[in-house]
Amino acid sequence: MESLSHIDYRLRRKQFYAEVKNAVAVLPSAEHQVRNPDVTFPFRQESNLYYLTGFEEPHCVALFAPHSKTPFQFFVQPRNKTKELWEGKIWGPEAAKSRFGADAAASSATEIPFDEAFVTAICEAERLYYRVGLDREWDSRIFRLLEVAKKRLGRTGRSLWPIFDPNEVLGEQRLVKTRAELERLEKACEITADAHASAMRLVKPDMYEYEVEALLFHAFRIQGAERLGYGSIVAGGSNACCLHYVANNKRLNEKDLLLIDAGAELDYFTSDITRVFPVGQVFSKEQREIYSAVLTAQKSCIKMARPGKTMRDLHDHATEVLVDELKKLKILKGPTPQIIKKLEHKRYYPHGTGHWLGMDVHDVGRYYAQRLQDPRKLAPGMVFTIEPGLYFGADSDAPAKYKGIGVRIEDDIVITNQGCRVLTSGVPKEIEEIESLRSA
Ligand SMILES: [Mn+2]
Repeated sequence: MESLSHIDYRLRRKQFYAEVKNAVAVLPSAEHQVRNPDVTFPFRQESNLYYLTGFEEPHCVALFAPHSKTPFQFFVQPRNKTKELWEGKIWGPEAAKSRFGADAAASSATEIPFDEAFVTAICEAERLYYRVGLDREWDSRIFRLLEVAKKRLGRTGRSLWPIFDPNEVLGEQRLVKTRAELERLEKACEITADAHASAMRLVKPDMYEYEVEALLFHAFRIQGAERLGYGSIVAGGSNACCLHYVANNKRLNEKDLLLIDAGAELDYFTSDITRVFPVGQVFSKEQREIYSAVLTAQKSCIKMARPGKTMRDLHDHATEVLVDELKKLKILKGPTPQIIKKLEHKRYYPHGTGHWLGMDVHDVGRYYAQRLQDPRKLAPGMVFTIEPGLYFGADSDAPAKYKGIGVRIEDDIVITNQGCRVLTSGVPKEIEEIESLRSA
């Protein structure tokens, strides 16, 4: 695989410091999650810590104090020959400085160096950035250290340090992608689109959903993706009406549609694509009607996406188009505004039209400006999905001929100066293209 341009973690930290100012930020690493005795789930670093350091080990914590002489103190696992024999290279405190740019580093094997550094740093700071509620042990450690720091300062009359979620800063920073970040996202999108296109060519009636899941995973991995961005959804027929269907264990019926929602993660950036195609060679009349309705809404939203619009504009627009289409099919009746006001469409379109996309599939960054009522304006560099859908579950009140049909079409979009660019156009979505691939 061609090499991607270098991500400059130092620049990211510099930008972070400029926002954090006279505060302290604590970012603990992800830890191994036990799967069953002696086996852990594959490790993935916590996104914010990886974003600022590029460091991929557990049992470490970064302490940022931009106002101090050592803005980035890193507490990492000590080198250990025996452990490295079994589990691979451990970088250790020396490399944390020389290779990962820490201003100071120490072993995380004992709690004292971090505890002391934290208390010293927070005594000089006004605020703390730390994500409360994810890890009880970390929470109680931080709360205890705040008490220690308060006592150390003596009777100042001041309150305890206010605590902010680091995403207040990093969410905004990560939302607008740099050129190097976009390159990674584009590559993840390319790999994912390619895998979806393979599935579209290779699926055969009577295959099991898990066979298609394996086919996708294979296509992701041989193209260099490290892992999935989220659990793949491979849903034949009415399984598509369960929005987060991940069982993937049913046999595919020639008469059904197949919905695939899957994305590859490359260097901590993920793609998120959904496509729907017939298990047989062609769409039935009803499948075609529903598919066309969703495709019309999806393409219309993409046309609308440009700087100055909001995610809410796109969702409102998708909803209107879908309601109009449902009226044409006589599935809904009455004036469109009234149907929407009464939320009648929610029976068939229960979810939103998109989400931010980046290191996390549902990426960080606010969807609103100050108050929840003020949706924020889209700006160049923001990346998100556009994914309208229609679902007619077996027990829905839809006309019988539509029951069991679930369709969602999802592409990944980046806002540009003029409008937007679709990053996932490598996989077909027009009915004619799909049918010709299916019958080739
Ligand atoms: Mn999505």
